[in-house]
Amino acid sequence: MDRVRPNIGRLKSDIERISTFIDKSKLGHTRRSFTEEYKEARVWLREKMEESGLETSIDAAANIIGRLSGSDNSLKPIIIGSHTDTVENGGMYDGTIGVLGGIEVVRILKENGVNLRHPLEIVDFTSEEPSEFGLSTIGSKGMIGELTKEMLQRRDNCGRVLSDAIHDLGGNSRSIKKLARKKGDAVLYLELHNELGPVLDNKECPLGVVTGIVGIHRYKVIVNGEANHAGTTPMNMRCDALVFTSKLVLKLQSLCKDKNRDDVVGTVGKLNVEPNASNVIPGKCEFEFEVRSLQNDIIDEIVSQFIDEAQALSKERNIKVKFDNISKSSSVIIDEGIKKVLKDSCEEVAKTMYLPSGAGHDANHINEIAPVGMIFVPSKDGKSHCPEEYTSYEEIEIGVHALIKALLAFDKILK
Ligand code: HGY
Ligand code: MN
Ligand code: MN
Repeated sequence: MDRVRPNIGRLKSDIERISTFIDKSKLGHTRRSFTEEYKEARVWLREKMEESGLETSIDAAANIIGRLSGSDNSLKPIIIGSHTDTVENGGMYDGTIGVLGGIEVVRILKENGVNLRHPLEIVDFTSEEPSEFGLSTIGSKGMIGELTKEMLQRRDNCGRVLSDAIHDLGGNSRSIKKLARKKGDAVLYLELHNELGPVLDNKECPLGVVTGIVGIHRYKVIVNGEANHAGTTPMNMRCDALVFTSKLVLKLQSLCKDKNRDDVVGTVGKLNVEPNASNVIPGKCEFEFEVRSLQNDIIDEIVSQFIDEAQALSKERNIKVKFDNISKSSSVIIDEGIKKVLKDSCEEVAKTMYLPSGAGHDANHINEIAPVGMIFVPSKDGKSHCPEEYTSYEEIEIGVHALIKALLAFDKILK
């Protein structure tokens, strides 16, 4: 009998409980960062951590940290983390299984009298998904001191400033730089996540060890044309911002497709049209696009080609186009040694394969201060960032079990 099997009934009731802290006026699971339901979920989560024997605190970037002492105080911590915010109309597992799975790991260790050598920190990172401030992975960027003054001054649509929103969650943006963790302040970062893509489900493989995590560059684009009457303006006399924007959307698609590689993707997922009226030629469009790849130079290449071609096209058409970078995260290639320990640990529990992550994670940033490793469990039919997102409790149990095994293995070997 394996002593360190998770108690899936208990974890299920935690997952179901946190799923009640959502915006009920929206479809699916909507717990946007910095909202009332997010704050309520965090209060509940912190209590859960305390109940499980963790000493909790909130750091400068408003990350919730639950700490368990190790037997050797001279050692730096192992961190297990993920996030509890969701995209709008999202799913119920993205992020939450990593945080709640981490708390279950602590309960299992305690119940079985297992003392780790290293301190262990379970972290709920602030706002991993793109927030209303246009920025994602706010907590992990903050933990390593990468939230710039300019970022902290960004405003949401209601005019709220990000630094105030961080304060409201119990953080302190003025101390972020000073309290930033440095390289070597943790020995390892581990994250359990649902794959958010189709590979494990297609291959009927219950566990995945991540080989690399994509980098993501995001930009905001403002296209200024000329609003005018939709009936009286001849087709050859228009400066239609939406028609121009449509060409850019297709251009981005073809630049990414032309690479003919399965690890490059580009998306326009957000678009506003002004004045957005059926009988007015669109005068202005604002959209956001992102490009992702495991190779940072490919992202740079596509983005600069896209910007150059858009600028050239705008001159031909008497339309103004302006690009502003929102964020850039670098891709991560997981260390061979970390992958091997993860694979061996996972294989003790269930069939395991290697695969890359097409989603970005807090690990992209924590990689600056510690080696990172990720374990994936399947996402049914590859669905995520939508209400249909699903991972069975049996699959989550396997994932948490593998996470405990990996933690114990790393605790033994890491200095
Ligand atoms: O957008 C993403 O990759 C994510 O799910 N954070
Ligand atoms: Mn997500
Ligand atoms: Mn996630």
